[in-house]
Amino acid sequence: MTGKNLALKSVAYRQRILKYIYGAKAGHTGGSLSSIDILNVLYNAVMNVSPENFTSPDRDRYIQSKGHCVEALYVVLADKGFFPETDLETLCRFRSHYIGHPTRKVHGVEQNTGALGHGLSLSVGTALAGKLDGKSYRVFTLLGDGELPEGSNWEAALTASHYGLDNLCAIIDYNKLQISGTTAEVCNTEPLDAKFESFGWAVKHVDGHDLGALKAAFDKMPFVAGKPGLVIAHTVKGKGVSYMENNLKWHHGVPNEKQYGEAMSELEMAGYALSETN
Ligand SMILES: Cc1ncc(C[n+]2csc(CCOP(=O)(O)OP(=O)(O)O)c2C)c(N)n1
Repeated sequence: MTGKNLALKSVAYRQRILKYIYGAKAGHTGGSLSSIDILNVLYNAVMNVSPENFTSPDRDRYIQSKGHCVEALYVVLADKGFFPETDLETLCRFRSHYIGHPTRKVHGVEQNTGALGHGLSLSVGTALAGKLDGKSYRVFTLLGDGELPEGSNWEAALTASHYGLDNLCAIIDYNKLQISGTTAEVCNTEPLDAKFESFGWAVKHVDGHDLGALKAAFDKMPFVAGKPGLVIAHTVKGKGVSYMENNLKWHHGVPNEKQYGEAMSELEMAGYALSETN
């Protein structure tokens, strides 16, 4: 897929995230918008996973540790054909299995997540299993910077380097905000790169909205043979909708009718501007 088509997908995904959150009157808006470029690149330019090979033991795995941002995952899985996009009209409705956190009842979801701090451990186990079975699949996991204080992450980080899991890539959606304040105010985990390096990881900093830079980073996996890889993806919470950007209110804020209209027009203009470029 060309860079322009990939960029247009990001705009369309942002529109769909807002559409379904607006319809459900619930969802995690800011963190879905900050992470969608990462999911776009992984699913459309990096990972070997599709509805056709989802039961194959050789598929690449994606585990979304910051499960609250499930809307980003749902719109990508729908686009990949795991389920009809119209299913998302039932998001967060009574009896729908499209609930507000990833569940394996939804085709394409690898692991139930949403209680923060579990995705990295699950990913370490999956990567270790791949090594023991002599498989060449890779495991990608998306973490929030605000979930890193959970102690289980650091046990998992230690275990990943102990077993030399260079088939594992963790990505931190480094938007510097969490639910009730900045990540630094709530529980400071800086310096992230030095901490992970001291745990035996190979670390890269990337602009988390630069699709080309994200792909180039993932294509270099393993960054160092025998070491798990970490991408610190510098992102903006609420990215793509100016009044939501870097604004804590939109962690799980739902736009009203006027705000929804403004956001959709802004994204439409962004898509139009992109389609006019070469
Ligand atoms: C174990 C656990 N504790 C608390 C929460 C409530 N919670 C939901 S989102 C969130 C903040 C997460 O921040 P971050 O990981 O930075 O996500 P982002 O800002 O990217 O949305 C918290 C504390 C939870 N889901 N799980």
